[in-house]
Amino acid sequence: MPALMGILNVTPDSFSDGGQFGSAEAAVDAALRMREEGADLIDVGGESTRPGAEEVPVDEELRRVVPVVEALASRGVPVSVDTRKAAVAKAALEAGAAVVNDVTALGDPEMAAVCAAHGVPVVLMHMQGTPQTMQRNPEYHDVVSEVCAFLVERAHLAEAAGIHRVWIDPGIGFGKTTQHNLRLLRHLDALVGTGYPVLLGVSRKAFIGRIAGGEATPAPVHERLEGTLAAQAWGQGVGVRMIRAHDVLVTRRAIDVIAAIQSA
Ligand code: HH2
Repeated sequence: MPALMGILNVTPDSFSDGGQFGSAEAAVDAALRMREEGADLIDVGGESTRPGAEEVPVDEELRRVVPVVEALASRGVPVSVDTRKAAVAKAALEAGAAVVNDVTALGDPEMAAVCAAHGVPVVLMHMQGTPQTMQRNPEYHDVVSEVCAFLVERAHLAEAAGIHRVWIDPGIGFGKTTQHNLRLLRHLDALVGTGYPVLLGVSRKAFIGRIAGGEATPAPVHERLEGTLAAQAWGQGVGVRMIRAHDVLVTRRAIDVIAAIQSA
């Protein structure tokens, strides 16, 4: 059964749930609720990577993330830190984070050494371009083989740097059109077939809104739950090992039903 990663965005501007928490305590309460609802791990992020998002200065990201990681880790909650900055990863690991989730797949030259020194698992995600530019005009010759080749190459680089537990993630919505996202989902078996455990993040993403409402009038974020569950179920059927989701309770129930069917 895939693990369930609950999303905790301590940002003012995340695409679907930014600006929810006025304090670290409120964020911690939300994380504890997600644990009760069945999250195995809480993914704490202090910088939105939505299309067009500005980079957050390191001090500000540290201020958002570290107190929350510390509070959760001290309560025994497994935490991953969603960051592309080695300095933030380092501080979060020192505060008790157990996993690094890097949407740039070790883009920061210091990141591999920080993760290796702490001996933690690392999620390597594919993105074309940067959040600022990625949705302008994403182009691939063959999106599935290019994403696969990139992830395997970064995984080998991570291993060579001393990271022993590597996860890969196709980066749904990161420099991809609706069709690119759909092709990656349709051929997710290619990623699963690499042998690296695959994490899938489709929760509330724009391609789901575009399928529901059309390219010109995508369904709003709060109308993407059914599509999210459908895409996650597809991924689980293909063999993904972790699902990253905002709506933990319903995702938990869906994962459990599919797992029960798979083991019957
Ligand atoms: N998606 C988002 C952020 N981090 N990490 C991984 N590994 N995979 C993903 O698909 C992924 C991710 C975007 O979602 P969210 O955190 O809800 O939004 P924002 O970046 O606006 O905070």
